[in-house]
Amino acid sequence: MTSVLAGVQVVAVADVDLEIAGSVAGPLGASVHKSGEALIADSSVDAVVVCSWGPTHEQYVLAAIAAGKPVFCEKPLATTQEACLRILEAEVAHGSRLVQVGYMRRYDASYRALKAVLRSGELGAPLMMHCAHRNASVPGFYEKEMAITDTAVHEIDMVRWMFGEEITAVRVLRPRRSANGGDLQDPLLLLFEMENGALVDVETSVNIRYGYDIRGEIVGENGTAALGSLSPVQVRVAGRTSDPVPTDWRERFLTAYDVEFQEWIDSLRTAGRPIGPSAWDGYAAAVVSDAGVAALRSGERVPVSLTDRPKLYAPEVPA
Ligand code: ISE
Repeated sequence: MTSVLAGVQVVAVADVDLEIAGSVAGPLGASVHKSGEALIADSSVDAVVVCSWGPTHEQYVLAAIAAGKPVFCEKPLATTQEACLRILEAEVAHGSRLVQVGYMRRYDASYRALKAVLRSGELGAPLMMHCAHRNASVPGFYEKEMAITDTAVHEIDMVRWMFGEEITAVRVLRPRRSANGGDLQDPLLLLFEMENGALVDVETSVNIRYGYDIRGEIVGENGTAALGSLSPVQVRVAGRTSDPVPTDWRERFLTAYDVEFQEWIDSLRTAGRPIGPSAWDGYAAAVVSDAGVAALRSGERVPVSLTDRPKLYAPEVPA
């Protein structure tokens, strides 16, 4: 952050492993705190980034809101919708936005270009979107629900942002299981119903070996638009054409992470508040992913029911 981004400096670091915190803080001349709460209370800290594991998010985000400090929280905002609601209530009581959630697909150049085409109106009304979210492999602690709560949750946020409307119901189909996934139910096929009747399908394949591959195609009344190829080079050799495929999300979304942080920093400096994905977006994603988990378990269509949207989170005005 200190060396890549402008207008920001890392001044303090906390981690459950103090040695790791020290190794990050040392070269930056930053201080080390024993707890997230101590870091948030540090008067030299103007804004906080929470990238600890999910179950700790609620406590740090609430502490930052209580201190009146802007807080960037990696997804998920919290691990249950009840915890997300507590965050919404605290922020609404504070009276202005402090929270931004790390849904970084919104900062990826390809997704932004796709949204610009959609907004231009040349496709006509969007009727469907086909998405694929493929990981080469996943770590040993990855459980079957994570295909929804950790993986497809990116599409859940992206499609709400892309279409500018909420998801109203979810279904999950289980195709034949891949032998690469061990006991995991992999792949999955999710189907989202959107407010205006459009349908979105999302394939999650998290052990597909060949690489990290993210796809998206919108089908409109008059045409289609898809995320383009990201390859800077195409090789033709020995009778075959090939493009490199990224190995994981760090490689695929490297630039999006930087754009996301830079825009967060710039919004805090210029508008005094975050303008990216809000606590409402974090809450909505949690409710949809809970509906997805219920649909996976029951095999049924599960409606999504959101609480009333507080005025603080007025819907985005279309550009
Ligand atoms: C991981 O947490 C991510 O955020 C990645 O983008 C996603 O592809 C992966 O499946 C998740 O586990």
